[in-house]
Amino acid sequence: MALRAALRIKSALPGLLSQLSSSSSHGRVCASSVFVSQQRKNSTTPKIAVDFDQSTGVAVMRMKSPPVNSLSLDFLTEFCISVEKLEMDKSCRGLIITSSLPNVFSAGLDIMEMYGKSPEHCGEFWKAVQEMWLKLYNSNMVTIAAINGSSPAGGCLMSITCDYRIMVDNPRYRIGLNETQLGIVAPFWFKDTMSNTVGHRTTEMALALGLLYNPAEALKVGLVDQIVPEDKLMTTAEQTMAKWLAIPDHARQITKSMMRKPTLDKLVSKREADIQNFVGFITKDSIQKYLRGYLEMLKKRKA
Ligand code: CO8
Repeated sequence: MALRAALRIKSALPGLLSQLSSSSSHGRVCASSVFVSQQRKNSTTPKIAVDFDQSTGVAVMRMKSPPVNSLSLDFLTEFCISVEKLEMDKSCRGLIITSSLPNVFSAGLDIMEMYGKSPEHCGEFWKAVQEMWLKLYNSNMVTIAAINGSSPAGGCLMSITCDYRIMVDNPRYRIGLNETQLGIVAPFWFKDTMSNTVGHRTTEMALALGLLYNPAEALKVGLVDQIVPEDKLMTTAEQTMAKWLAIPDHARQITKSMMRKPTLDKLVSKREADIQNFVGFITKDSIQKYLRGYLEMLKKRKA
């Protein structure tokens, strides 16, 4: 299974890396989807657009996978390669993650990747979810989630994995780990990340009830750090980033590592067991039934 995952990433790499290889310091345009100027390095893959401003050291990543930026295997592969690429570029010190879709930041894991799929596929998918979390939670960059829409489950995980969260103050938007509402259980590292953000008691209630918070409620429990009007989102993210980048990198990075290492180590040491646990759980008939019911509910709600 690990080999299949490695092969998948390997086979995707040449194409993606050539699209992402916007680091030509001579300013040569090497692909139609890549624009390079002296100050900016833009790269686009089908589901992710990155605009890196070298004058500030800050990259803005826009998720652009309609209809809801669900975290599919393809999305996660592109996401991880994009983050890795920025991480390797020492001139990139900060990353702002946002959505280019209206009203949705990310709908979380793509349920279609977990429904009616083989155990091998589920394992490969879960490994990619772990990889996204490991890359972001362990990032040396300052990471800010600019949450411009609903962000349930895996979308919330992506947000709380960042260093700071700013959410658009629209009462229709929701954020939270709502897994129990689908009849599934947030894994320990989802729970740990939430607990590290809002504390044990709030996490216990939120996870047990699958709570989805509106922006004002999310701010109150500390799930987001700031709420702003839609038109102030990106300027607020940039100003916040400047504040974080004013701290010497080494001091901030060592502090971040000190705070997060025990949580990271826990998954790293149990990674394979966590994959087996997920596969065993998600492929159960009873869980598949819950997922089918949930998908039907989503469709009915739309009708
Ligand atoms: N995966 C796949 N498809 C989805 C998802 C999703 N997560 N969310 C929505 N869609 C689909 C809908 O079915 C719909 O499809 P279609 O057009 O074919 O009918 C389409 O996307 C558009 O959806 P909506 O009409 O609902 O879009 P809205 O803009 O009205 O609402 C929302 C956007 C608020 C994001 C809404 O779609 C929603 O609430 N989606 C469900 C979100 C959710 O519950 N996600 C949970 C995923 S599970 C997860 O992330 C963690 C799992 C951990 C597993 C642990 C197991 C051990």
